[in-house]
Amino acid sequence: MDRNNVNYAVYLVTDSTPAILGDRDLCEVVEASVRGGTTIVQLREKTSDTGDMIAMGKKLHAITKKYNVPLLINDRVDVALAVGCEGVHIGQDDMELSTARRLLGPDAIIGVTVSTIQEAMVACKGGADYLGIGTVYATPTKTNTKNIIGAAGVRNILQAMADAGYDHVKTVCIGGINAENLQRIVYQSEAPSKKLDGVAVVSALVAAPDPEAAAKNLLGLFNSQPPFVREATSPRAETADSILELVPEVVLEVARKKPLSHNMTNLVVQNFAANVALAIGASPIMANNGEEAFDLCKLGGALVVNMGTVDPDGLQNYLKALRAYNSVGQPVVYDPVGAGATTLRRSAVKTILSHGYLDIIKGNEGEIRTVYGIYERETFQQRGVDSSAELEVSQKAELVRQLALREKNVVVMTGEIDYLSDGQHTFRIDNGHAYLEMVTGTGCVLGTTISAFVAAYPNDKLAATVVALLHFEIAAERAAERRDVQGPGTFVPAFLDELFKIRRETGQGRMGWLKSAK
Ligand code: 3NM
Ligand code: MG
Repeated sequence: MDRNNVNYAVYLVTDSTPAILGDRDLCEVVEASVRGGTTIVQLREKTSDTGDMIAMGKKLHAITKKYNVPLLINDRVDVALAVGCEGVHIGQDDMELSTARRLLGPDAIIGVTVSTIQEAMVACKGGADYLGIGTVYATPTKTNTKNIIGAAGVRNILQAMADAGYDHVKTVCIGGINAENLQRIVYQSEAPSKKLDGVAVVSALVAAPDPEAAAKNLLGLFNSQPPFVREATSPRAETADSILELVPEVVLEVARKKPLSHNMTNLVVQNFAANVALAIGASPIMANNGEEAFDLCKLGGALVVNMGTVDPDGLQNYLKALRAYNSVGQPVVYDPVGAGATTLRRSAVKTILSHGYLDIIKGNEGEIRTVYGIYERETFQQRGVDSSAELEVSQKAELVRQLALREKNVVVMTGEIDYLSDGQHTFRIDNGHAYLEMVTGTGCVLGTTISAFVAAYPNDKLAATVVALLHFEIAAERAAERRDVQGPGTFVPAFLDELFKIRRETGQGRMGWLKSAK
């Protein structure tokens, strides 16, 4: 077997503890999984005697050879030699890579576990064939893991490898990966010039009721795009001018499609959000029970997860709905209300970010900063910014861009000036009015507005978001300027009117409202 030509796509790590294997036979489970499409197998036994491990290794090797799939042994170079299999996988506390290479020879496949950029650089320099990057997410399968790094941590390591010229070193990630999150993790961990060669799993195969079907499914998922990645039907609008040209089309798509805006939101804003959705031509539903999302996600709409009131039940409902919308690729707008205010909210942000793909994240400066800094080792403050001070204009734009780049989505930061970015293109919108800050829930209903626009125009979520913001902010300006509006109270009904009037004027080909776009 050529060690330079190994398929790492679905990498099975064995575990024979009863909690995972149950009362099944490991050889049968491995064979079924290889039949289904597993491309590489690692025998991992933490407690067996050496003789038993060698015996198991030989049995597994007879199986893997039949399918032309490599077998590696975890930690134990001596066992690999005795079995005569294709290589080893070594952890940070195991034998030195150079020693393993010397003992096993130039043809052996040697992989190394890494959780930091520094460990990755050492392993690449030392001649590892591949890196096992993790721990991606906390997993009951291995509880003594050192670092939980998320998809963002994997991406940082891939980027560092590419930057240092180690593109040729293969990579898999490990830790809590299953059929549900595989595509999102692979997608979000992809650096501009390096992506994962595979995913390593224990329980997703060994504990699967049907390991053959499970392997087939994982392989299919690894080799295809997640549903939330939309192929653009025409070139994406990338400049402010080209987005402005799209404004009438996008505004009218909302009215034409009347997309469902499924709001999981707080009690304070439900009525306001529903009225805003109706004014722009969308069809609102306020449904906080996650079970309903499995039906609602099929209606072509978008989900708003507004963390305005968060409790354990609420969080579980968000996760269910997120799973439902992600599974069909319908957009999700996440509004991390009060993200940094309490420990509970910080922890909810982390849970939500790690459980699904959020097409749009919308928040004020504090909220966006909290979301950005949620993985402790990566706070924006560390770049020389005092955590209490307001960010400079250029820092705001950069924060939004970096978060969008990390999450591979669109990020909106609201304020006197709104910033938004998809990581490649960053825009600021200067429209709006101070009354918006004097009325409760205007930020939340902006989330609702964005959801309708991305649902109606899903192939270009950046353009859809820009248009949503313009429609919203210019309606606020027009309302505030009206003679009958004297303050926040009279502002609200006028704002609803202007949202509606902008849509109607656009339908009549009257685009005068857009002249005030800043
Ligand atoms: N190594 P599951 S995590 C074997 O982080 C192993 O290095 C890890 O199990 C690491 O796929 C892990 O069931 C267990 O989550 C992964
Ligand atoms: Mg080890």
